Amino acid sequence: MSFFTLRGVGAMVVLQLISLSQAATWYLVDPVLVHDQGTWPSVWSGEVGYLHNAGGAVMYFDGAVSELVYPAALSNYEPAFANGVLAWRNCQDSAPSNEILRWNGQTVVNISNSPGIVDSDVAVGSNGDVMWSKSHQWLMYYNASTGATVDLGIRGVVPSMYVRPDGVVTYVYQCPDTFDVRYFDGTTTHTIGPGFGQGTSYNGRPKVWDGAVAWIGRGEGDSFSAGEVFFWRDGVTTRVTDDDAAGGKADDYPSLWNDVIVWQRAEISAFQTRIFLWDGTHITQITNSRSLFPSFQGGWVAWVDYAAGLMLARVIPDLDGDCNQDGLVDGDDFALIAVCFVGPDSGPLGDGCQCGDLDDDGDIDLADIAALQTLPQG
Ligand SMILES: [Ca+2]
Ligand SMILES: [Ca+2]
Ligand SMILES: [Ca+2]
Ligand SMILES: [Ca+2]
Repeated sequence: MSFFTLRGVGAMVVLQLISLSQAATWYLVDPVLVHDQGTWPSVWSGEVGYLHNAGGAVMYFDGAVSELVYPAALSNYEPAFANGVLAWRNCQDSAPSNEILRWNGQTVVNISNSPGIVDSDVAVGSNGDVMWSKSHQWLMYYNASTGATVDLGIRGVVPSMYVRPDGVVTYVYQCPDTFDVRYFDGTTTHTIGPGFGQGTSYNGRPKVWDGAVAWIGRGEGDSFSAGEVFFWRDGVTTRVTDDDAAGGKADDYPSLWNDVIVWQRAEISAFQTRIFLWDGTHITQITNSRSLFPSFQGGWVAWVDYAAGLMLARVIPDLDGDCNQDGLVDGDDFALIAVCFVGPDSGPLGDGCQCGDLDDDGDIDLADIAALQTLPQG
């Protein structure tokens, strides 16, 4: 609960903002083009690791400009970026000698060092540690503070990591034998549920963030279209999408942050994919043209617009009274609205003041202030 006061408008109003979740649609704020040929983004706090094109050079976008991290020699895949550290799979020759390379902002180091052995499925933690899968079967772990790489002895593919504020590492992965999604919470391994996939294709793509797991499971439909989004927290599974009645629509590439999932969905047809968001209550379609490979973290989404290239934007809930578009209704918005205060029926409103006219009657007066008072904080 927070309190603040409005002065200088002939009255002092005490606002009490109550923390409630407000059902809302979501929207993208100020999308920017990162690179017209960029693909496979991995976003962290408005910065992006990505490829120049499929298999191409590894790039890093710092929020303003892009720099080359590693050339297309021979080819690169699966960039994963977190907190200034970028890791990816590098194919060094025609033999299956994939290696995992790691960039700390300055130098590139081979952290798998296993010629002739396939290493793939890269994940990076906020502490700079890296996980991946060896031979599409075994989970590997690189510890950034010791520089050591160990085989965890766990059968797993497509891992994802979340490092708790106390430093405890948690992760999820898909079992290559049963296709189950498994979550290690730092102490215990939980079998969450079946992930999508068949044969040697592991398409569960589980993601973990702060005790929650999102992944692709199976609905009805063929092996291309049966993907469905699932969410798990505290032992409770939520099926987010259900296209059984339509015979399946492909849902894929989930990202999870703060119990919000962003993913790619074949909404119109197999090729006409869009980016969607689920906030625990509602599903919002957040792009309107062909879009692929979303990555979501820290309130930012990076994705590939098929026509334009690699895009980056903030994504926020559409809340009444959120005048500064930061996804919260709080004192900062109140300060903006206070500047716009004109009193009853004494418009017109100044530039940028429209958002404060909460009762939509052309002015900003105490009725609007009262309306703001009833809004939950986003
Ligand atoms: Ca290798
Ligand atoms: Ca589906
Ligand atoms: Ca705000
Ligand atoms: Ca008004």
